[in-house]
Amino acid sequence: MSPTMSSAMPPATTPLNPARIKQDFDTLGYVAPVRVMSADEAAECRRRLEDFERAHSDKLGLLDMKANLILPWIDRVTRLPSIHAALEPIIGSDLLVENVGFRSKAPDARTFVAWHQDTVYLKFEPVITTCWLALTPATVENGCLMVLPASHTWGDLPHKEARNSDSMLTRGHYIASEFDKTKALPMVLDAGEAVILHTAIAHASEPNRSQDRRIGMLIDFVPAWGKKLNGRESAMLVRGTDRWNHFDHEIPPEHDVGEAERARHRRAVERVVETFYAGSDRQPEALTGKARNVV
Ligand SMILES: O=C(O)CCC(=O)C(=O)O
Repeated sequence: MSPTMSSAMPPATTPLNPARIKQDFDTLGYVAPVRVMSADEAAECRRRLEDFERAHSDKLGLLDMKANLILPWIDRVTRLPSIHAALEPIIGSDLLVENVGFRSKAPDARTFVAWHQDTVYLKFEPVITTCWLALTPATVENGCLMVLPASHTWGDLPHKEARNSDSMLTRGHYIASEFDKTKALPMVLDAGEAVILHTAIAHASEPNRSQDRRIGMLIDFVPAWGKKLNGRESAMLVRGTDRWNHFDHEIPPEHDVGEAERARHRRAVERVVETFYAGSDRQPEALTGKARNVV
C-alpha cells in the first residue's frame, strides 16, 4: 500500500481549529484551505488516476460518479483522518460517502463550469458536505473553483440546462436568474489541499488557460443521521457507526475495476440516477463509461 493511503498516515494537519471550521461553514458556506495530504501524495493519486485512464480509456466515465466503488485507492482517500477531522465540527463523526467523482479540466481554454448550486439536484438533509480535493495545484490560470461567500443562505435559485455547451457538468446546468457575482472568490489550492463546501453555495469555474490539466477529486459526505429527501440510496460508511439505517451500505472495492466491483458500482449509480437525472434524457457517463470531457 502506498504511504499516501496507508493506515500509518500522519494525523490531520488542517490549519483551522474546529470552532473556526464550523463558523466559516455556517456563515460563508465554505472552509479553505484544508491540508488533506502532502503535494507528493496528491501527485501519487494523480499518477494512479492516469494509470487507470491509460489502461481503461473506454471506461473513463465510470469515475464520474461513485468512483470509490471501482478503485480501492479512491476508497482509501475517502477514509483519510485529515478529511474527517475537518468535517467533524460540521457534521460529526459518523460519516457516509454518498459520491466520489473526478473533475479533470483539460488545458483547452474552453471547458468551464457555470455558476450553479448542487442543492438543485441533491436533496439531502442536512445538505451534502463536499470535499473538493486538489490533485494538481488549482490556480486562477487553470480554472480553480470560484465561490460566492454566503450564497448558501440564498435558497435555491432557478436553474436551466444547456445543451451542447462546454460545461463540465453532466446536466450542463446554470443559474438562470440575476445574482450578484461581484464578491466571487477563487479557491486557489496547493496540490493536496481541499475546500469543504456547503452544497447550496453558488460555485463555478473558468476555463483552464494553463499548459497542464487541473484535477479535482470531489467527495460528497453525509452524516449517518442524515437523509435523502427524495428516495433511498446507498452510501459507504467510512467512519463511526450507522444507527439510523437511512442508507443501504456499500461494500468497499477489493480489486481495481473487478467484475463484482463493476456490478455494485452500476447498481449504486442507477439508484442515484433515478433522482439526479430525473426529467433528463441524458446518458450518465458513470453508466455508459464514455466520458464527455476527455483530457
Ligand atoms: O471542478 C470544478 O471546477 C467544479 C465542479 C462542480 O462544480 C461540480 O461538479 O458540481
